[in-house]
Order: sequence, then structure tokens, then C-alpha cells
Amino acid sequence: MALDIKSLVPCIDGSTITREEFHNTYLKPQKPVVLRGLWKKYPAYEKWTMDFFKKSMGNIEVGLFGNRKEDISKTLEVPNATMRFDEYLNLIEREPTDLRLFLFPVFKHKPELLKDFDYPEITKGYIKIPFMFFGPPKSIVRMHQDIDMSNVFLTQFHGRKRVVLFAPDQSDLLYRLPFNVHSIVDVDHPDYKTFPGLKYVKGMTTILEHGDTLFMPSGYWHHIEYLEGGFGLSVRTVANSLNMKLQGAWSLGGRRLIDRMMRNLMKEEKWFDFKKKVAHSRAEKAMSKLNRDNYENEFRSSNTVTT
Ligand SMILES: O=C(O)CCC(=O)C(=O)O
Repeated sequence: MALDIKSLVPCIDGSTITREEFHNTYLKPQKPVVLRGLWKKYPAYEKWTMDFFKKSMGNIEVGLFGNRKEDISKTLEVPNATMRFDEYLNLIEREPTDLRLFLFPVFKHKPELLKDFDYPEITKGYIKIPFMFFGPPKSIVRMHQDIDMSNVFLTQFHGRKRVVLFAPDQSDLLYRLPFNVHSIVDVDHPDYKTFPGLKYVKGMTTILEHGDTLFMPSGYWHHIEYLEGGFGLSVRTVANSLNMKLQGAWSLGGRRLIDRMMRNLMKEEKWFDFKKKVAHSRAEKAMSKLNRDNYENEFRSSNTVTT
């Protein structure tokens, strides 16, 4: 049985949406949306190609991350490999590999790129943090929430990407690891026996193409598959709700620190086992609550019919 991720993320014309419309319809209610053509008016839209990056900054050394099984409980901090940027771009054009260039601070290396665009009107007034992401065909970004719980505007420049989203209120049913922003489930191969909570989750899917910007509200879970080798830019703006701001600060500071400390204090495997146990116990509680709520609703509606 496949996961319930068939519903599509709504997709609208991003070139005409006003700031007010975006704010009222998507930002304030925290609803994901694909804004098609939001970046079309900027030079970057046509200029930023694989060849452009190879020629303009191919000689820099970049740190790459793979999907090693043993890393599942860690946030990505230390790269698994390094390579010249142009060699890496040739590699991801040529063949699948699991090496991704993650949270790449491209403007630190080449500040002139900032002249190739202006931040879209809908993000004006917020502090913006831009990063680029490059990945090879078939590579997977395992399911996670962003550690700072920011609102994310993810624009695709080259290649297509499939993105699966889940709202933050489904964290427990997605077996979120405590002291971490990762889930231990595999969205594409759901194991309902080990993770029965997956029977209750409801996600959304979209495929991003050149010029599509996906708005991912704070705390949204995302699982990404690169359908082709390609790259995108994410612009992050601070969460609007106080709750998400606090969660972001706690994740960046306390939660990460405790996780690192415990990994050093305990045997790494033991700490990971403990975290998995907590994730399973939270999922059990979330399922019991849903079953109780469903039972009460059914009871109430059958009573309404008979009285
Ligand atoms: O596009 C990617 O490779 C990852 C994007 C992502 O996870 C993010 O923007 O938070």
C-alpha cells in the first residue's frame, strides 16, 4: 500500500500574485503553494545554468554529503567528500551518485551573483537567508524539517525535483527523532509493520521544474527526489509564529547541543536506539488519540441521527 501523498500542492501564477494575496492566502494560514514564474523577471532565471556555474566558479572546492545509512540520526554537519565544483557539476550531469551539495552559501563565494536578482516582493520586509542545493539524478533528500523552522521559498533552476510535504502537526506519526529534525521513515517504501503511524498520515506532492518556487511553511516536513541532476536556490525567512520561532531557536541551540553531547557521552548506537524508542512511543500515543477522537466522533454522529 502506497502512502497517502496523492494530493497535489496547489500551483498558481507566481508572476502576478500580490504581496497581500500571498500573505492572506498562504503565509498567514501557513499553506504550501507552488508559485510558477516568480523569478522569471530576474536575469538569474536564464543566466544561472550548469555551464554558467562551471565557468564562473568551477575552481572552488566544495563539501559534499551522501546518504550514508549510519548518518540517519545526525544533522548534516561534516561533508563526506570534497571535489572541485566544476568536476562535481560534470559528475551530476553525467551519472547518478548520492553526493549532494547541501546548504551551499553561493553568495559568500561569489557576491556578484546577488546582482542577478532582487528578492521577490512577497519576501520583502523579512530577513532572508539564501542557500543553493545541487544534486545528481535519483538522489534523495531524506525527510526532515528545517532546523531553524523558517519559511522556505525553494526555486528550481535546472532539472526536475519531486517534493513530498507533510504538515508539522504530523511529526509524531512520521516518527520524528527527538533532539533532531529527521524522521526515520522512508516515504517511498513505507514499512507499515514497523511504522503503523504511516497509515494515518496525509501528505502532498509536487514536481518542481525550472522557474517554479515552492513555498514551504515553517516546520513542514519535506522529502525530495532529484528526477534529474539539477539545482535550486532556497530563500529562508524567519517563521511568523512565536511558537515556530521558539522551536527554531531551541532546535538550533539546545536540541542540537544535547544531541551532540549525548552522542559523545553514550555509545552512539545506544543513544540512537533510545531516540527511536521515544519516536515509536510518541507515534503510539498519537495513534491512540486519533482512534479515540474517531470513536467519539462516530459515537456523536450516530447519537445525532437517532435522537
Ligand atoms: O533541494 C534540496 O536539495 C534540499 C532543499 C531543502 O531541504 C531545503 O531547502 O530545506
